[in-house]
Amino acid sequence: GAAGTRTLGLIGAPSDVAAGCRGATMGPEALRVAGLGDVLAGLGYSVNDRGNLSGPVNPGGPRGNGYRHLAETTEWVRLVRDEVAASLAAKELPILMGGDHSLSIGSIGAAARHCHEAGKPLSVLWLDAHADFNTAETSPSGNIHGMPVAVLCGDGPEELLSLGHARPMLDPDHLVQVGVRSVDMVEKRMVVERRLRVFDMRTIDEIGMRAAMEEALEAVGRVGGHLHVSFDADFVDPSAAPGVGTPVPGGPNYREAQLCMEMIYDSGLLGSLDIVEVNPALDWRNSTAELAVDLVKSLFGERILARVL
Ligand code: 4U7
Ligand code: MN
Ligand code: MN
Ligand code: MN
Repeated sequence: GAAGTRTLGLIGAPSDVAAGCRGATMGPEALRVAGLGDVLAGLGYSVNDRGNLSGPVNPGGPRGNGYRHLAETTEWVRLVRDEVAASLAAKELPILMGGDHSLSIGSIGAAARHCHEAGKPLSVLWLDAHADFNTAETSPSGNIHGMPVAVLCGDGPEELLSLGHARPMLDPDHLVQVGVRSVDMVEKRMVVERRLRVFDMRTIDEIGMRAAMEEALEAVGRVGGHLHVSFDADFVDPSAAPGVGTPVPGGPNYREAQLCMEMIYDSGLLGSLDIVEVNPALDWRNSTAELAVDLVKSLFGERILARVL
């Protein structure tokens, strides 16, 4: 396949400090147990498991207004940013194994700096049931894993914004969201005001996953350069991905999620990846990590049948 001798860098970030419930700390190990490294090696890639980062423990502070666990989240995001930067500098394709979705501020922040220095554009495909576009003012929970898209687009606490190479770290025009079906009341207004490009579930119901992904990939392909895919496990319908902290019914089924990954592989654009929000404490016999590994297989070129020519 197109694997060539590309090296994939696996980075474990066992943090749940920005999530609403505990357990995503076990995500990286669940993905390893489900065979992530072996599956990628089996596709012909060279795999460099960089191990797990070590950051602050979850203090278990109260839910509420503002930002819950901002200091701890900032430290984790910094650790992820620096390790993803090291992986990119080593010419690897980094795969962040979360951990909660706030960590994508670090992985995408690193990709943004890398692209800036290489003089190429960055685009992001955000696969998620949620828009993750809250701020302290709009968030009903204070949980920072519901805020990474806003931070990347320049709206958030100084502590997180200052981890980027520029403001915003990401041009909102270079972001496409797919699978969205839960947006909070005020967040909704922000998504519309900032003109985020969202293929929500209503759109996917109407035009189908194939057409939605064709349009989404056309948009990121037009940007060119480096594509970062941020995969939140709650993108998939909870019947296929039960092990997540914030499940929302009405998501893509197993085959629709597979098609989505197969089409991203075919685009040839993938430059870095997050696999986040897998929560083994809420799972059934590691099925969600196993689903994620199945999807990653397709994302890296596995086909049902060999391609002739
Ligand atoms: B995830 C939520 F209120 N929007 O902000 C919030 F519904 O990274 C959920 O997508 C955020 O899993 C979910 O707390 C964050 C809530
Ligand atoms: Mn998310
Ligand atoms: Mn989500
Ligand atoms: Mn542009």
